[in-house]
Amino acid sequence: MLEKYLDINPEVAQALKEGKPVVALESTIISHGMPYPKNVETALEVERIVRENGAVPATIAIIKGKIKVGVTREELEFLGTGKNILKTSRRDLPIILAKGLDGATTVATTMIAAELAGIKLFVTGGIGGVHRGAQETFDISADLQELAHTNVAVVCAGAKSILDIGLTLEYLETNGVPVLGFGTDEMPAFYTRKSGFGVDYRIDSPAEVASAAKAKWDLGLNGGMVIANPIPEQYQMDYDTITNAIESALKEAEEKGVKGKETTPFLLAKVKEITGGASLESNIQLVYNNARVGSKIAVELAKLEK
Ligand code: PSU
Ligand code: MN
Repeated sequence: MLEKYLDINPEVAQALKEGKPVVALESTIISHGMPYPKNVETALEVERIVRENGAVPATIAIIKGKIKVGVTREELEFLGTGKNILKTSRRDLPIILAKGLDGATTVATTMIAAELAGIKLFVTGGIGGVHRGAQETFDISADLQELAHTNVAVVCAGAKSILDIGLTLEYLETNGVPVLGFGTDEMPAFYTRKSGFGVDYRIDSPAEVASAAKAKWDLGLNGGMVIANPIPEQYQMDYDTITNAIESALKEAEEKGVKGKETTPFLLAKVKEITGGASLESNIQLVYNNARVGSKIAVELAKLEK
């Protein structure tokens, strides 16, 4: 029945069958998070890094109404340049499939697809979260609900301070989602290593992350895990520069009345514009770093499944 909706590429399917490590990758970052051609270059380099670290990459997207787990080179190019590629979160998925449209998957939808395919580990840049001012707007990313229910561990560089990081952590706690600091006691804030908020636990090795994930799922504690991996020191941005850029972006979003699913892409694009190329370069480097760490965790998870 699932074959009607899900198309797993042969290399990924074979790896999953043999219990080899596979890393899921999202596509909203390609279609809505970075400009062309950097988006496609980055996506290809991430796939290369995953392979170099002993895992098989599976970039996930929706192509003509079918969920592709492991897109081709041509499909990556299409996702990076196409005009009508819809940002697809959980609520959008069934309609985009039924209408036969093209979609870029958010963290939430990539988790759904990964779980359907049997992939346990997913690498991204930053997760969605509770937006600043959510007390008024109710804007809380569906990524957080997905983390509450879907059994996929997500490696990210924390959450951008376009979000309310404190409320995001509270929401995750309420939903029983562990937040692990990879080699850090502090929740990273995407462009910077520090946010001023602690993590639940610090973990220093990929094997230890894998053991924690296995324990969670062995006990039937459904839901994901956040592995917050700080941007490497040499690529982090100046705290004041990025804070000012985010403040201006938030102000402009409010003035223009930007709402709903447009909010995150609008803020990301504005921050990029205000900081020139600087934020984009940091963004690329933190994703590479997440791909390195995530692949190592996938390798350890595969060992435990044997
Ligand atoms: N945060 C980033 N970069 C991104 C996103 C979030 O730093 O590209 C994307 C991810 O795909 C995430 C989505 O799942 O935005 C969240 O959107 P929303 O807030 O509308 O749920
Ligand atoms: Mn939202």
